[in-house]
Formats: sequence, C-alpha cells, structure tokens
Amino acid sequence: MSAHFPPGFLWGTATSAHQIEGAVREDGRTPSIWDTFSHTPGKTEGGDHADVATDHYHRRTEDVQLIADLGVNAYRFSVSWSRVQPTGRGPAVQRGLDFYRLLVDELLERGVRPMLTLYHWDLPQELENAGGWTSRETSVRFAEYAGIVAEALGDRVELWTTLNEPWCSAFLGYGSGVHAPGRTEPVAALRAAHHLNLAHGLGTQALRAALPARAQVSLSLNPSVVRPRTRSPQDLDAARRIDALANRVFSDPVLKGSYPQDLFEDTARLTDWSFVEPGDLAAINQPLDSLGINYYTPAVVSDGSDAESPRSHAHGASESSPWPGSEQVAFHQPPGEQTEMGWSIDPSGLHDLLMRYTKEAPGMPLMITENGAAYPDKQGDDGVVQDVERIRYLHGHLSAVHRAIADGADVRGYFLWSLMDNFEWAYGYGKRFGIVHVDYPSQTRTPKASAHWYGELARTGILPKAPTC
Ligand code: PNW
Repeated sequence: MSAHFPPGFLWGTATSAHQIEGAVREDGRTPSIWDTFSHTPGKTEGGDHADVATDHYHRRTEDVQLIADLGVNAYRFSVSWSRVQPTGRGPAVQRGLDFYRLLVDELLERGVRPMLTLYHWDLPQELENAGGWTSRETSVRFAEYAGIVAEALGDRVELWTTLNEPWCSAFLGYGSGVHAPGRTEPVAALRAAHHLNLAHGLGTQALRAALPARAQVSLSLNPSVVRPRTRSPQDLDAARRIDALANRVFSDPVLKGSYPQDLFEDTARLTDWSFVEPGDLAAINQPLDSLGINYYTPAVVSDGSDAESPRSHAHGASESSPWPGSEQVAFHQPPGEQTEMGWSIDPSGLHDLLMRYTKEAPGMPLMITENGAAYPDKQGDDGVVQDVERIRYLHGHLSAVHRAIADGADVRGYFLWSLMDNFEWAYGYGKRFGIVHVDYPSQTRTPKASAHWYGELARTGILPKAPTC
C-alpha cells in the first residue's frame, strides 16, 4: 500500500557544520574541540580530521543547488560557534555570520526552508580550556551566542534548534571520551549534561527575546529505545537505569522542570548534584514549539553484574563507560540485519519513540531531525551508487513514521541524515551516511539511487510500496 503524508510535511536532509564545512582556519574561525580532538593521535579512525571535510564552505552555492535539485523542501544545518564568536565570548565576526546569511538566502530563493541548529558539538576550544561543559559559565556563553545568531538571522530563519543530541556531548564527550573533548570523568559527564540543559534553557530565552513571534524553537534529542533483554526484575531495572541516563536526564527537566528521582539515587555515590542551582530547572523548562528526535537503532540491555556479561557499550568501544553509576549494565547486539555502523535495523523503535513523546508531551509537534544509515559504496558503471539497502532502511523507517501519524503522533517533518557523505566523527570518512556520494580527492558530488528515490517521495508526499530488490 502506498502511504500519503500530511500536506505541508517538511522533507529535508541534514548536515552539521564540522562534518562538512572544512575551511577551519579561514575568516577568523578558531579551533573547536573537534579540531583539537581529531588532531590528537589515536582519537579518530586513520587520524582523519575535518580540515577540508566536504569543502562546503567554498562550495556553498553548488551544494544549495544540489539540495534544491533533489526536490526536498527543507534543509537542516548547524552554525560553527567558533566561526561566529572565535573566543566563545564577545563580539561576532561579520564574515562568519555572512556565510550563514548567504546560505539561508540561497536556500530561500530556491524554496527550501532552513532549519538552523546552534550547537552540533563544536565547542570553541577556548571555552573548553575554561572548563567546557563542566562549567556553568559555558551555558551563559551559549545564550549570548544564541542571541547574536538570532539578531543576525532572525529575519529569515524560522526554524531554530538550540542543541543537537546533548547526550553525545555530555556522555561521549566527558564520560566514555570517544567524542571531543575526550574526557573520561563520570561526574564531569553529569555536570556537562546539566549545563547543556541549562544552555538550552538560557539559549531558548535569548532566542525568544531576539526572534519574531513566528519563529519556532526546538531541541534535538537522540532518545534511546531501551529494551530489556528479559522481563526479569534485574533486566527491567537495567533498562530503567539506562532510560534515566539516556533519555529522562534531558527530557524531564526540559518538558517537566524536574530531574528524575531515580537518577539521583542511581548516581548518589558519585555526586549530590549540587551543581543544580536554585532557579535552574525553571530556566530549563521553557515552552518549545516542537521536539526534534534523532533515531538510528534501539538498545537491548540486561543486568551485567555477573562477570560473564558483555560490557561492550553499544555507543562506541572504549574502556570508559558513558553510563555514570550504571557501568554494570550490559549491552547486547539484537539479532537481524545491521548497517555498516553495526547498528541493528529496527523501524519499530522509531514508532515507539514517536508514541512515547506523544504521550509524555501531549500536543507537542514532533520533528524527526535525523534518521539514516551508513553503507559502503557500490558504484555502478555509470558512477552512481546503487544503495538499495539504504532505500530499504529509509522505506522501513518512513513506514513507521506514517504508522505513528496514523496512531496520533503530530509529526511535522523528516530530515534524512545525511545530505552527503561527510566526516563521521571518530569514524572519520570511512562511514558514509550520504544520499549524495562524495569523491573526496575531487570533491565531486554524485546523487546515489537513494537521492532519486527520496526526491520523488519529497515531491509527491507519497511513500511508494516497499522496494522489492
Ligand atoms: C548522530 N551513539 O550521531 C549525529 O547527530 C550526527 O552528527 C552523526 O553523523 C549521526 O548521528 C550518525 O552517527 C550519533 O553512539 C553518534 O549513540 C553516536 C551515537 C548517536 C548519534
């Protein structure tokens, strides 16, 4: 059966500044924590870094044309903080802002709605030197930066996102250390999570103050679909612990204005959470216009207190844990097909998430701000990558979205990760999420089969039958 999506649905692709821009030393930009991290030996696959990436900073106009030619009506990108505010404080660099103004104008001219994310993991290194997200000063700095960007682009950008996936920034950045800044301190990770929440709250206030009333403000989370391996009380408790650290540590303060009591208990031997100051929760609990959800794969967990259980953390192999206070939980690879990331394919997880937030935040419009899959290149004789696995992945997940809408979820848009192959963080350039292939030596962009498939969907709003190939 073919499925119709609601009129006005946003069909987009997504990228982030650090993963595509390159030009890391141009026009006054200073290093971010990801520049430092990727240039530290042993931190990224093959020592890959994003000095050039997909050279988008110099190919902006060509890339906007590429987006428009796909047939999509929206594009999600992020702003590089250290391009706009090189020291993370004080006056903005006009040339940095100009790049994004031109990008937005070119998108609008071609009928593509821009969705701007203020922070997709690239903290100015100067702010990390002052404590980074473990310091509450960084939340205040973020609000100032949000105000600057809003003043500059508020007349033309309507869709605003404060943070992308604060879980990754806090727990992969300061807990397991597989992301920048590469710190492995459990308490630092919890402090970072709170200061990211506070940054979201103060940033939202700064956006509201500077933006016209029609602007929409949102936050993109990457909630985990946590499945207990069995229904035993021990495994159910493991799932509850991971749900607290992956999901409720962000969604509760943002949506309800409180931290979960069980999270305090689970982490009591590490911290008394005295870094949460009076007034913080009210500041974090700002009304939002939509909630962004990024989804790739579910997690299956069990109680791992016995020595035999796998301690491999589903979120990147490392010695350190991204789960402060719940290090004993074991993660299991679900059976069935996987993408090249080793992430199992399970579209029902996306349906579950959309229904969960429909229940937890009644009336809240939802936006899928990321979903997609990495697959190795299989170029045909014509140079086009025949990525039928990716089409199948997308088809399955979009069917799940359609089903959630039928079940009452107010889903307003879908942003495919990613527009083009790019710098996949610690995995470097080896993992390709794009629907457009990038030949890095020549920087040639070639739409894959999935780009044509997705463009057709975006133009018609009708999800075709499952691909049979
Ligand atoms: C997201 N995990 O990253 C990011 O928002 C993108 O920048 C990234 O390219 C994309 O997904 C694909 O990885 C994640 O370990 C990285 O749970 C790691 C995890 C989740 C999301």
